[in-house]
Amino acid sequence: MNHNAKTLASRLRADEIIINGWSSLPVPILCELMGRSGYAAVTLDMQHGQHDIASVREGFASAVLGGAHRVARIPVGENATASRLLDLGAEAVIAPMINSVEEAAAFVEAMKYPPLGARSWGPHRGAMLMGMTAPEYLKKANDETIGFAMIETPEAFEALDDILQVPGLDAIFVGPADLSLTLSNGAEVAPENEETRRVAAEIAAKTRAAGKIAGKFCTSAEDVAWAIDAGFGFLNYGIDMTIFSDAATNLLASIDAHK
Ligand code: 3PY
Ligand code: MG
Repeated sequence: MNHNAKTLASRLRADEIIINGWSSLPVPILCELMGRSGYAAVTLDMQHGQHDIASVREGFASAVLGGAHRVARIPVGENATASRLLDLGAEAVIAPMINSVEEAAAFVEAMKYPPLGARSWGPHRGAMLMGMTAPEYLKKANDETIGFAMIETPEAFEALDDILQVPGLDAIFVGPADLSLTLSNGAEVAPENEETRRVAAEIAAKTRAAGKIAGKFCTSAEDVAWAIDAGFGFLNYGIDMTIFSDAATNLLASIDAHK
C-alpha cells in the first residue's frame, strides 16, 4: 500500500473481498502489471515459484508502483525468511504446510514483535513501504501485518481447532492442490473435487467463527464464487506464468494464418 492508503489487514478485517494475483516469475515489473490490471494484492512465491529474496525485494517496490498490496510465501518451515520478508515490506506472509500447533506457534514467533512473538527489530524498508515512521511501525506492525498458516493436509485439518487458538495467528490459507493430494493419499491433485471443497468449507467456517481471516487458492472463476460463498475473503485467482501462456496461446489461435 502507499502512504495514507488502507492496509491489507484493515481491508480484510472489514470483510472486503481481495483478489490476489500469484507471482511465480522473478520479474518485478510483472507485479506492477498485476496491480495496474486490477489485482488488489500480489503474492510472490518462494515455495514453488522462482522468487528469491532479491526478486521479492524488487517485486515489492514494483507492486507499490502498481497499487497492489504485497504478500509473499516462504518455503516450508523457513520462519526466519518470514521475518525478513516483513522487514522488506510484506503486508502478509503465507507459511505452507502448517500441520500442528507447534508449527503455527513457531511461525507466529517469527511474525510478531513481543509480547506476541520474538521478531527481531530492523523494519527500515518495511516501515518505508507502509508509509510509517519506525516508532509508528512498532506500534502497528503486530496488527497491520498478517500471517497466513496454510492448511493443506488431513493432519492440519485435525489440528485446526487448536491452531486457531494460537495467540497472534491472524489467518488461514487453504492450499487445495496439496489438500486434495493428501486427502486422496497421493492418488490425485483435484483442487475442486467434492471432498476437498467439503473440507475447505469447514476450514472457512471454523476460521471465521474464531474471528480470523480466511484465504484460499482458487483455480477457476466458478471456484472464486464458491469460495466467497463459503466465507473466504482473500482469494488467489491467476498465476503469472499461466496468464502469459494462455494469453499467448489465445492470441496465436486468433490468427488465421497460424492455424
Ligand atoms: C496448494 O493448492 O497446495 C497451494 O499451495 C496453492 O499454492
Ligand atoms: Mg500447497
